[in-house]
Amino acid sequence: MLVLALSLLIGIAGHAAWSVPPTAVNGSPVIKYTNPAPTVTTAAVSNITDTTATCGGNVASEGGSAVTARGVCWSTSANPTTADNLTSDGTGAGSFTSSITGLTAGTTYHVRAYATNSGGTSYGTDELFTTTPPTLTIVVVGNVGSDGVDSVGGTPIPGTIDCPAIRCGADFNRNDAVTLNVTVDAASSFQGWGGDCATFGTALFGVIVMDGDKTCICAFGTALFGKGDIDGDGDRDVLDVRLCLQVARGIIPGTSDQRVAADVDDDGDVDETDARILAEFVIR
Ligand SMILES: [Ca+2]
Ligand SMILES: [Ca+2]
Repeated sequence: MLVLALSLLIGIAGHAAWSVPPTAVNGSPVIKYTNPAPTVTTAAVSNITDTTATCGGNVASEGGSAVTARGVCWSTSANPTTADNLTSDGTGAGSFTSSITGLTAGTTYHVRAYATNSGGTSYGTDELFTTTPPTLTIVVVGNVGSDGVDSVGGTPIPGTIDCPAIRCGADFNRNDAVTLNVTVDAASSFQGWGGDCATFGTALFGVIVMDGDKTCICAFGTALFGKGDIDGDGDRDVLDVRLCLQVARGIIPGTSDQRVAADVDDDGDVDETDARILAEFVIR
């Protein structure tokens, strides 16, 4: 009767597996229940960027009990498990999509789908993918390129940055240190860096470490706006630079004409940026 009842259970449950082995303990039959783990496959990896990718999987069978967790797990080592990085993408049977984030540029990863029921965790095949290399993009704005001299150059490892155009870029190895330097034509002034190079300020060069995609903005302006002859003697020289700095620092107030002449970047005030632009002009 017991065996008959168990057979009926099998018929109802459909996927539970019971067995009655031909052994006995203390004269009673031993009934063993096994709960098959789910069956899951790993989907193809797509939409790979420097820090993200899309994967997923398909739970073809929940096994002996309901699938309570599924997703993908990944690592830089083969056969990642749920003890590594993982996503959680619902429950039950069927296909699912997983968004992988927090990756490192230019790095090869292993990923595989997982599905968990009360009987254990199953994995799909181990798939390999490599994130895109870190890209440095230079965006030049302002008074650029009219004379073909204003440009941004950089360390050529392995890409070459040479950017007289409005926008240029190159791929690098992860953690390459790229030295960027600005060339300014006599007709222009350098206004400074922005984006991921903002910490360079108004320096004519700086070093950026390529630990991910970077975008640096490099702004040029028109040199001097016809200004800079602060003492009105018909030229722009170190005496004008000194006057500009004195006005900028409030050491002397300057006449209204001098203040107009000292605002060499024409932004409405006299500060040390004006003095620097004028100094760069005079040095050239
Ligand atoms: Ca002068
Ligand atoms: Ca100014």
